Amino acid sequence: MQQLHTETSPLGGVEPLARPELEDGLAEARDRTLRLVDPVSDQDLNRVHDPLMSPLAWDLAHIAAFEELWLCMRVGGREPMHPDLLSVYDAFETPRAVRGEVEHLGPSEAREYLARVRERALSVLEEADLAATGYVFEMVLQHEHQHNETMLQTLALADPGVYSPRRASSPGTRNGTPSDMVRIDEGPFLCAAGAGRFTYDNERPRHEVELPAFEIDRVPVTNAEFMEFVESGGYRRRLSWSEDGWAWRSAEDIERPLYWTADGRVRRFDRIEPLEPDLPVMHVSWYEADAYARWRGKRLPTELEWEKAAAWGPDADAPRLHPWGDEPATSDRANLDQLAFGPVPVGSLPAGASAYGVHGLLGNAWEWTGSEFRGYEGFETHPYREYSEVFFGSGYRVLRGASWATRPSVARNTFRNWDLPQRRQIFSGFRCAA
Ligand code: AVJ
Ligand code: FE
Repeated sequence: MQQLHTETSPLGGVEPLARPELEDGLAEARDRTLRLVDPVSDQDLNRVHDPLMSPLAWDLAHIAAFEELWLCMRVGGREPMHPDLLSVYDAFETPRAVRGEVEHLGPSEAREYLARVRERALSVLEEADLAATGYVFEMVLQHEHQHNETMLQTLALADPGVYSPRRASSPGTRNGTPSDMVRIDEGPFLCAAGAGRFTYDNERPRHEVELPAFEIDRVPVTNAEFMEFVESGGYRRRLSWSEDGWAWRSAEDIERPLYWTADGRVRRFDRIEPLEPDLPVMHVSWYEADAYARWRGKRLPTELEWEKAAAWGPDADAPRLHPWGDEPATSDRANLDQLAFGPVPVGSLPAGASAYGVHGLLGNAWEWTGSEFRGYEGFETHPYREYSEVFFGSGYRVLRGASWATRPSVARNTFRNWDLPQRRQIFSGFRCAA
């Protein structure tokens, strides 16, 4: 088994978490994963609820296989327990479209696989040289956190009755925060991730860019604002759409965001609810976001405009990890105990505004940007080539931010998410720039 060589890694300079923090993190992530699927029947864990998504039992065993590959084999140098399963659960070798057909472990076998891998991973952690391999443990942690969000997307797509989360009663109010635009003067901006905590290779290297002046919406586009587009006939007005967007809209006969009903309500998991005017519009494709922006005489921000608006301040000389500073998020709105299972109104968390006064950038809804997913200048793949490099330059659009379903470890200003422009299952909305 070839082990990782980290001496020459472009990740040099990442401060590893200490052993007890990694142990607690792994335990917390697992508790959360298991509690997420606990109320779901075995039949529904094996089912393909939407052709875009894996069966949930596949996600479970994939989380185990990823941990086995990276921690037990690559860090620990151990032999695999199930060599035959590694390719079934390799996301690249077995893409989502075929996951319903390949032979995969059932829910109880998947839980057992998770537990057996974890036992060995913890013994690897006992012996590991964390200065050299600590970041691999953090990558495995983030991977499990990210799959929790993917699984929530699957559960949101599933028929009502498959999953019935409890909800918090009061999501807050927008506090009078206006839907104006914030001007950001031209100037240099230090973007992307440097040393510090674990980040993916696609977030590096840190580099300076000169951005021309731009304006960006203070808050994301709301349901009420998007409804104006719908009611003005936006879905029938060819002029508002890009060529590809119009072709998609016409072929799929799209008339409103995913989960909106014809009578102006919205489905969230098991419930059909009134459309809350101040919630961010969600579950629109990149094409719909782009059409809306054109209709308003605006455009989508580039990902680096988004990052500057989120991360920097007029007087700051260093980027911030989060819009509110360097402290990690304390909120986790998909928290299974506090149960605010959805977004909050735009502007309702003023303490989270960025130095430029832009609100709601992390932790409510992902935001589509105008940028295509590519490597930054100087990109070096490490250590997991199939995570992002294989998606560069093939039409994927970048989403920034994080949603209510994103675990805090993943919610940071430099994080880059991506999907195809027609996709709507992500918990994402957008804001405009000009
Ligand atoms: C970053 C969300 C696009 O789900 O395809 C999980 C995350 N990669 N396992 C994806 C990921 C491998 C990835 N996204
Ligand atoms: Fe994965």
